[in-house]
Amino acid sequence: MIQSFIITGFLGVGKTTMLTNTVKEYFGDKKVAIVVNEFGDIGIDGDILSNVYSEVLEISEGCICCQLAEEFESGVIEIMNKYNPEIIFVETSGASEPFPIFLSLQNLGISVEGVICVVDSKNLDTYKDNSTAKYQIGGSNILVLNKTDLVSDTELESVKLEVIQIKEEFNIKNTMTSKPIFNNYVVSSANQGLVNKEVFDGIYEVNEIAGLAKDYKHDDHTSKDSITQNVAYLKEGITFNDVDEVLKNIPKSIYRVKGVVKVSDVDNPLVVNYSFGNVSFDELKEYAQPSIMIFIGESIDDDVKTLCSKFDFLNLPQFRLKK
Ligand SMILES: Nc1nc2c(ncn2[C@@H]2O[C@H](COP(=O)(O)OP(=O)(O)OP(=O)(O)O)[C@@H](O)[C@H]2O)c(=O)[nH]1
Ligand SMILES: [Mg+2]
Repeated sequence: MIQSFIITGFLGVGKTTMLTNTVKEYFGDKKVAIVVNEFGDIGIDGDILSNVYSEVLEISEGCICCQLAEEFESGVIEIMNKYNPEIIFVETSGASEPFPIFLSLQNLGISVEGVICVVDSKNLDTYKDNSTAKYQIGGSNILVLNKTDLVSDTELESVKLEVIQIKEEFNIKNTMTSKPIFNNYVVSSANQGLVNKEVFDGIYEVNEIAGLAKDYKHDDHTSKDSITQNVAYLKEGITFNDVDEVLKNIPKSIYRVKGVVKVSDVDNPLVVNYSFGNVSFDELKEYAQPSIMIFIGESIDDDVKTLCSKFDFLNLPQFRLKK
């Protein structure tokens, strides 16, 4: 039976980082396939992950937990037929709930070994009131407190208590029996997504999932979520400093920026990552598309326009571009 893990967690908490670091470290000897679904129309994670793994399927333009169950399932079937993987990792978008994906994988006869929710230990307080974030914790059985390098031991301890509290309150239950779906869960910590190997050891029995599958009613949250994204294209010939200046001027409403940019003073294309004020850059070997930056946050349209008028090398598309 093919095994799988679902990696969920709010925007920018470190899901892709976990896939590029931990998974490579522990599952390097297995045939691994990755399915990634990003928030919004245009994906970056597929490009990042393709530089590390040979078999990456990117599903964008929508949310796999709401509108894309069919596309997700046919994509997974395709990847199984083509590649015959031993293990599949699914990175959900930061705005989706893991449970419908769990059900889809089970429908396909794939064993779900664990649902991992990555938590940003530094910024949980900023995003914990978002309802999807709560259900991501409630619908997971492996809770990983990531970015431990950014908090003290005392802060980490209080984040852990907070996460346990949310887990208990939003723990996903069988609608008929009211019993929790997961018999057990673990809380672990990580730096750069690197968790202990034991976390992947699948100790988590699941209760009566078939009964629930019939009754599980999933709210389409994408229509009511206030999180949106804007994509800007960058002119050619800019320098690293230009990009850095933009990142120093991100308003509070935008809490996530990701992109791939080509700058004249660095040889390789750069992956740009900004989450809750923290910035990182990584070089990418291959990227054949134009330089873009994706801004994600709440009610950000005006702020993105202001940013684009301040930096004239940032251009908003005049119409919605599709991949
Ligand atoms: N300081 C620190 N930064 C981290 C850690 N893990 C990830 N990051 C940074 O957090 C940012 C977001 O990481 P990603 O792995 O792209 O997060 P994600 O959850 O996949 O983001 P989305 O797919 O956009 O929701 C990047 O800048 C990472 O370098 C960590 O343990 N410590
Ligand atoms: Mg990601």
